[in-house]
Formats: sequence, C-alpha cells, structure tokens
Amino acid sequence: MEKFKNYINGQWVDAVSGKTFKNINPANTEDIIGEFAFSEFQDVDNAAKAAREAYKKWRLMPAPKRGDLLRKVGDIFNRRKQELGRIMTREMGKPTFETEGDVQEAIDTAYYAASETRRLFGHTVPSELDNKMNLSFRVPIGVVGVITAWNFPVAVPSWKILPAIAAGNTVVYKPSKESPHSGVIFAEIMEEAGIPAGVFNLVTGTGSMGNLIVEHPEINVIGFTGSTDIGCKIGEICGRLNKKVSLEMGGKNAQIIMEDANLELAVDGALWGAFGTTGQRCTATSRLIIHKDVYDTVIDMLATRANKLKVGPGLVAGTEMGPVINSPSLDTIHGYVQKALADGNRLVCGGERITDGDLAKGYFYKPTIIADVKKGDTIFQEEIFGPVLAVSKADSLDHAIELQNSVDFGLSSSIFTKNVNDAFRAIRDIEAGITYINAPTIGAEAHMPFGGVKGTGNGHREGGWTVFDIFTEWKTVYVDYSDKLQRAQIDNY
Ligand code: UN1
Repeated sequence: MEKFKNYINGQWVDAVSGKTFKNINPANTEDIIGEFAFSEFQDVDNAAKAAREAYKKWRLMPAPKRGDLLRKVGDIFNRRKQELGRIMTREMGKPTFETEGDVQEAIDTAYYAASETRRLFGHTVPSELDNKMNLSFRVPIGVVGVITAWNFPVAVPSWKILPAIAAGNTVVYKPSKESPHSGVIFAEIMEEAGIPAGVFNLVTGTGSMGNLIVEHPEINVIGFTGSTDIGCKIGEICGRLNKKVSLEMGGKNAQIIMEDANLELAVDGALWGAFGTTGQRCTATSRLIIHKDVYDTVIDMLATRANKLKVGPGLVAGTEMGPVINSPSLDTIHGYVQKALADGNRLVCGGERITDGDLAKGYFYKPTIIADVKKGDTIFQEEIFGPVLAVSKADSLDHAIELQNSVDFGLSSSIFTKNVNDAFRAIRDIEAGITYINAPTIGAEAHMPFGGVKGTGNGHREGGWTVFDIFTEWKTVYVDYSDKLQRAQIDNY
C-alpha cells in the first residue's frame, strides 16, 4: 500500500509517532488509497516552528517576487490538471469533469494572487498638517493555519493558502482526513514551484488535530472551511486567544423560480445546483422555491430529469453524479429524508440508497426531491450536504423572498425570472453573500468575494481582493518633514 508523508520545512517526513491512518475511495470501499501520516502535537509544533522561522525571510521578499513563484504554482497545477483530477475523484467521489474544474479554480487563484502581488494597494492621503505625509499599506501577519473540507480538496485550500503566501505569510495546512492525497499533491506542487522550505507546510491527520493548529501559539490567523458546528467551536477558541479567524460554514441555499422564468433553463439550474458534487457544496441548492403558477409543472420536469441522472463512480466516463463521502454521511442524509416524510412532506423521487451491482460497494444515494415543504420543517432549515432538494411553493415574489430568508444561513441564492424589476428587488432583499440571476447557486469565480451572511460566516470574504483583508493588517505611517514638533488637532486649529 502506498504511504504518504507530511511536508514540513521542505522535507517529506512521517508523523513523529510513526502512526498512520488509511483513506478509501467512497465509490468503492474495497479500494484503499493509501496510508497517511497521523499527525499529533509534535508534528503540528514542528510545522508551526518551521513556518515561524521561514516567515522571517519570506515577509521581506518583494511581493512581486513572491508572485513569480505563485505563477509557477499555477503553471504546475495546469500541467497536472487531469492527473490530479483523477486522484481527487478517487478520494472524494465527484466526477472528473468536476475535479478538473476544482483544479482550474486553483489555477485561477494562483494567477490572480500572483497578479495581486503587484497591486496590494494602500492609500496615500493628505495630512492635516504642513510638510507631513500620511501613508497606509498592507503588511503580513505571520503564520496562517488553514483547515479545510474534502468537497473542494484543491480549490478551497488554494483560496486561502495562495493569497496568504502572496501577502508574505507562511502556512501550516491541514487537509480533511477524507482528502489527504490532494493535500500531498498540493505540497508537491508548492515544492516543485520553488516555494522556500517552511513557507508552506502540510500536516495530515484526523479532525481533532485541527484544534492543535487553532491553539498553537505560533499560529496567528486561522482560515477555516467546514461545518457550522466545528467552525463555531474554532471561533470560540480564537475569541479566547484573540486570534484572527475567517470562518466559512454552512449554507441552506435556495433557488427561486418565478412564473415568467425560462423553465427549461431554471430546471437545468436547479438540477446542477442540487445534484452537482452530489449536493455536497456549501453553495448547493438545497431548497427550491417555485411560484404557485408553475409549481406542478416544474416539479414534473425536475422529477423526469432527476430520475435520468447517471449516478456512478466519478472515474467512469459519462457519470453525472458520484457517491457521497462516507457511511455516516449516507446515514445522515437518509435520516433527513425519513424525518421529512414523517413530517408529512411528499417524496417526488429518490429517497433511498443505490445498491445495484458494483454500486453496493460505494456510498451511492439517489437524487432526491421532496415537495410541499413548509418553513418550519427540518428539511427546510438544516444543511444536509447530500443530493436532497426540498421544494416549497410561493404565492408571490415577496413570499418567495420571505421563504428564502427564513433560515439561519446566508451563503448563496438565486432567482430565475425575466422581470428586471423582480430581479433587482431580489438582489436588494435576499439575505445572502451571493445572489445569482438566471444562474444556479453554485459556480463562484475565483476573483470575486466569496462568503455569506448570518450563520454562514463571521463577516470575512475569501476570493478576489477581499481575501487580503483576512491575511493582512494595515500599517499606518506619518512622515513629518517640517523639522518641528507639530501637534495634530492642536497646532492647526
Ligand atoms: C464550497 O462548497 O465550499 O461556487 C465551495 C461554487 C464553487 C465553490 C464551492 N466554486 O460552488
């Protein structure tokens, strides 16, 4: 069996204890991908100290020079795109057209972050005093701890790691225990690009190891993507330790379909939003709010198409939807479906595990649509992270937006309509970090702010220029060239 190591201070090393953990292919549980380092305190400590030491020099490298290395990172991701796509599919399940898209997002992020190193703008403004100049610019913070989920095993870590490094920080990265191989390839690419030893460190392990990163005194900032449960705990710890933290947590995203929408397009959008990545995106469409005039028509169209989706191993050409990630997830998803039916909701299609032939070896679940869902129902409120779409009926645009906003989360949202007035009202009134018009809730682009309001996050935005607000602080400088003491607010008024 293949054995994979941590990458600390430019060296490939086993966990200090020698312990390992195994990871399997969710499409075929007999396929063991390999053994990965089971990191504990000593490993995190070694990585954090290496990152701290490397920070001393890395922060001083001219930012555009750091950008030159990041451009190479993008080039290598590009060269390895197909190979890496297959590795990612094998360990987390989504089809290769999706994992290649995931790698593309990292390529885009690498080039974007590289270009930002020539554009980390500050502000130079007039002073209120004579012969004095006021400047402000971004400075790096130190060592960044990155903890991410398995569903975007390359894109989401790249959103944090590459801008953090572009800005002059160093990184300790823990990938999910479900996608450590993608983390190993990430480290290989950083090494090949010539990112200096200690600037990027990889420590693999299981969930509880994340706490060691969050609590480590040498780690100054935490970038987290994952469940609301764990994110809130991390937020509490960081509050106590006064650490800067960016949390990207759950979603319960809705697509609205108005009566005047292009229904074919709206159904295309709903199917991709709900069942792309097997519904396992924080941006997934897990609720559909349909105007009463087209409610029955749209549900029929959806059911016909959902029943035809090709479910199978993501490595098999033609597969449209892969497995879910693991056995507990399968149980959670099925539990939600059963609860919905017990609550009196209507099963339109799916609602069960697939065990035909070889699919019995994996964690496959049918694309599931549940209709007549009401605001108070569990399936309307809670994130499921699986291929389950809850459908509700709306009487009007106001009602649709009210339903849309009646959840604790606020990441992504969408409305299909041809009415420009309705579209702009939706943009104004929907409580979400992202709103799509005539497009599904998934599909964020690397150079735009990404994040949510309410229970989804803690006010930060990854992606684009806004990610640098997470990974930098502001330095304000006053240069007085008057050769005398000038007292602000006093001598000039
Ligand atoms: C996630 O699910 O954590 O917008 C990220 C999208 C993708 C990113 C999803 N580009 O759906």
